[in-house]
Amino acid sequence: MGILRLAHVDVRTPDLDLSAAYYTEVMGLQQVARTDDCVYLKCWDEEDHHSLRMRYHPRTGMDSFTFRVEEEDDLHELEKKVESYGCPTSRVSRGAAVGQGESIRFEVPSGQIMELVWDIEKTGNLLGKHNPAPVPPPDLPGIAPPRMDHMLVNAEEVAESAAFFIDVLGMRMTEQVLDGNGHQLGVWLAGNTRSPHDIAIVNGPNGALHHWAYWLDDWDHIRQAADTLAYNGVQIDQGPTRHGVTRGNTIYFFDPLGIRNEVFTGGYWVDPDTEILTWTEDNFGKGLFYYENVVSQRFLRMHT
Ligand code: M3P
Ligand code: FE
Repeated sequence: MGILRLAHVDVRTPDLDLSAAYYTEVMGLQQVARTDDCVYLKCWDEEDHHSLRMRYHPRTGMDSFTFRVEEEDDLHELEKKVESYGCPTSRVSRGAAVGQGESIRFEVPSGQIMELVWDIEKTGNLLGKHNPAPVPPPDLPGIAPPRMDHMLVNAEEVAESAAFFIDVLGMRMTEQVLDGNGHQLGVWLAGNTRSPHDIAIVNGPNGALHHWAYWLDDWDHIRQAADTLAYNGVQIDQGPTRHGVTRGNTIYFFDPLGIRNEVFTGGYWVDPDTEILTWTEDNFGKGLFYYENVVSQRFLRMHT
């Protein structure tokens, strides 16, 4: 019950053609729809209409991020909870957004616009439903991840923002980073039990997007992704490497407009009553990048 997973991220780009070319040819997503000012994209194993919407706007940024809830009733229960916490909500009616029905929108304490939806148009993955091949066509261009995995937003007050996601939206904390005074610098939150995070919140400016991540099935695919990125001249931020936090294997890199992307694999299963993992600030270098043991200023300071 409650939050199921990340459904889509909606961003702005001043160059829709360039962004669309990068996300289709280098990232290897499927373009599913295009209007005058928007491009909709998805990964090959995603059933939903899209997982990324890019809208033309002179300034790069994030419009909103959307989580899917497990049951239709969850939508209205969470709407009440968000309202009684003190965040005004609005309903986006069926037909107002491409690929989904009614949704609830509100501003989270750290200033990003979040949306909850249950009713999503299921257009199916690339494999089909009759005697499907277990793999996509071998000639897909680019990295071609099977699905979007998680995202990370910044917050000036991490603890306040984390409390909202936990107490109001019902997500569970799996890992946290504490400073010397015991204040949260970062939290990792899950809505499911099969991975350590669907969203993470790390100290930084309110309203900012740090990155979203695509899932890859194993470390060898991370290596291949690094080859694809280097071949295409994409600016790599960090990696290929491993996180201490989540234990995930990762590469961070920038899309042509400077939005940070990640490819990620690994993690672990986590029951609702599994004890949370705590990192102390003096070990955060290893938490962030286990092999390098660095807290890169570019990594912490650059966001969208
Ligand atoms: C991840 C992850 C920061 C940590 C990021 C970690 C921004 O992206 O997937 O675990 O400090
Ligand atoms: Fe990440």
